Amino acid sequence: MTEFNTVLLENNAGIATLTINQPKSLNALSSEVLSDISAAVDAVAADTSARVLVITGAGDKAFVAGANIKEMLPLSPEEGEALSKLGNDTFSKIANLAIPSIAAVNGFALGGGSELALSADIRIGSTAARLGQPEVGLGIIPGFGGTQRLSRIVGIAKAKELIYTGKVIKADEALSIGLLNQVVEVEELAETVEKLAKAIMKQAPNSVAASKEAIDKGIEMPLADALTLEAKYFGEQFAHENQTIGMTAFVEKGKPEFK
Ligand code: DAK
Repeated sequence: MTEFNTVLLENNAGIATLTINQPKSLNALSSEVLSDISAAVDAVAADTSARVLVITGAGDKAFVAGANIKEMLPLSPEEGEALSKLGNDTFSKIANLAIPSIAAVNGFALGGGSELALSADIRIGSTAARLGQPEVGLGIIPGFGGTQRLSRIVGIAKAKELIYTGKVIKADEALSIGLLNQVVEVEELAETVEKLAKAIMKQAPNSVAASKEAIDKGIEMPLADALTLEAKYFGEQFAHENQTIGMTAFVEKGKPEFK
């Protein structure tokens, strides 16, 4: 796959892994890192063999310790706006990928790092994971979707508590509020994420993609409209051969080989 300066991208039998590879700065998001993530996600979207995207950080300390504070310090309002657009476009690109995404949170996920994890569909943390939105302590607010995605995932009251205090929480607390889906020992993180990716890859890919779209679009709608949308996606499944493959396998007590 394509080479980048600040991130690594590999596709191992359908599992695309994007590793933010700047361990000396705890994988902080400079504009170069954000541009590389954006280009890497474009490459994943164009790769029809990629079935799941895993996002993680290099080194044993951090997933991503946030936007690069040193780079941000001297920004003018115009430059700040350009950075904001780059970050928002990149994270929305991840959230809107047709394939599912998993953040493997292997350490600090702060500010923009937490927001990167929030743009994935599922977050698995190691016991070393530390998550938080410390922006108000820097005189800014979460700017890469944190005020919106965090409250949708953990609820408004918890999101407000975390954002107003900027406190950094440990993996077990993140698990208890639903910010992490699962927490495992450090040495088990990669294998757990791989197992989860493989479990998803056994399912009908078009049905997984339609489920993702129904959930993400539906949550923005009044319930009645969302249920209508679900019915539309449900109906569309019957136009795909995977519906015949899946149901025939059930009836014949076999294993489906989805296309
Ligand atoms: N930016 C730049 N460098 C960072 C960094 C960061 N966010 N985090 C760590 N580093 C660098 C450190 O400066 C240090 O570099 P050297 O001094 O060795 O050159 C190296 O990484 C190792 O860090 P520490 O020495 O600090 O390591 P410790 O173990 O002592 O502490 C820590 C780990 C994660 C607790 C600490 O590094 C830390 O507090 N880091 C900052 C965490 C933080 O506040 N993150 C939130 C950043 S604010 C925007 C949208 C969104 C955003 C911004 C704009 N727009 C809409 C425009 C997002 C904002 C954020 O993410």
